Amino acid sequence: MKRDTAIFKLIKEELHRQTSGIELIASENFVSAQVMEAMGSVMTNKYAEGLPGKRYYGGCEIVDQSEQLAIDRAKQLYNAAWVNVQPHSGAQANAAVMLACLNPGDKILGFDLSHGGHLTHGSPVNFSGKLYKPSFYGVEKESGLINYDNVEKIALKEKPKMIICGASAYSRDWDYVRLRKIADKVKALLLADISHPSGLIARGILNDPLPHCHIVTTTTHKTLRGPRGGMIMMGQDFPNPWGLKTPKGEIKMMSAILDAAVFPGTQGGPLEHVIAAKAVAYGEALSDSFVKYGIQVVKNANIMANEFIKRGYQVISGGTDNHLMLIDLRSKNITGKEAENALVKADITVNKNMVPFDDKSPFVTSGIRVGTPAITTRGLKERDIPKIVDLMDMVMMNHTNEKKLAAVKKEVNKMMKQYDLFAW
Ligand code: DSN
Repeated sequence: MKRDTAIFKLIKEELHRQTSGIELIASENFVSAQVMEAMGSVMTNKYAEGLPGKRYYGGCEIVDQSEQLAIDRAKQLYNAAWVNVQPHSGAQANAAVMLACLNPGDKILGFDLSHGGHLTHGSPVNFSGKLYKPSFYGVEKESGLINYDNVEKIALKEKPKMIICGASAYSRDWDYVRLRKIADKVKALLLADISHPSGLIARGILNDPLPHCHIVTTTTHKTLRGPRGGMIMMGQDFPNPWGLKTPKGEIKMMSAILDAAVFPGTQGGPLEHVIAAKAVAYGEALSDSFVKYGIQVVKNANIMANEFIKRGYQVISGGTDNHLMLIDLRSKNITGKEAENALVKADITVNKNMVPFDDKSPFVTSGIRVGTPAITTRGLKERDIPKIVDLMDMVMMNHTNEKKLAAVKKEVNKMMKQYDLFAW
């Protein structure tokens, strides 16, 4: 068969883009060669609807073993009693959980998207806001922090059936103990979506939601550094609170209800090639070197936040506990969109982001979100961070000066030449 030169040319160009630039999108990372190898394997050819040992297709003996390995490693990594590794993404994982736990029209309470939350936590443009009745909590204007007394007040007023914690752009750790108390007070299920800090939580660098939240969802490709995908977990299984029974008359456990919500509830055949790659990534995340990696991610983010503050930037909440920070650019007279565009011209990738109480649209925004998982994978350390912030400052303060942008790009490319994409 003729080689598809059009696509492979583009893949080569993308490899060059990733290798020569500074990647600061907080939700991105660089997977290992063996994660990619598993993803690009013959496992993609296999249909395996169902679960290991209980499939609707023949010939699943081998993918059964690979999916079981993924399940076992994920359980060990997160100290989970139950996991489902089939969700194609974090959004799919959340859709399955909501299908399992809610009826259309039920109330949910999530973290406001414009304060750093996620679309699938009740946004009106997403299934979660269309099928269910959302209300939101946010951060305080002054501190940039979540006020849990305020969360409790809203929960008591709204009486949601589900409370969702977790974010895409919140730089502080979460108080899962307090949230569980609030959830218990209003008899809500508590869902933690840990997609962003997942890898840091897995290795004990941040608070662990699994002992406190009823259900936990995650993506596998952010700080966890696995293939693009999702997963659902529980620290402990429990009988479903609605008294639903099996055909034998026994109360169904939540694990069974969640499994059924993934397939056949919201998905068809699992992506067994991605599940094999998830197994590889879980194995890598169980290594000692991954703990060192996670610690370095947080160190780099901390130094970066301080370097921005030193240069007069407003970092929301004044710093970070995790892998990211949100920067309000209003005091610097540049929009998020302008900053993103200028930085991309200099081969520095970030995303524009709404900041709390933003007065601009999501297409313009007043801020940028910056994260350190990807540059840390490439081997950048404390000493490199002030230089990166200098380059970013130079770009943002001269964003219409094409000559300056070209000069920074040259420096960025020279700097990144020292770091292999697959070095680790
Ligand atoms: N789009 C992801 C992020 O960038 O955070 C969240 O789904």
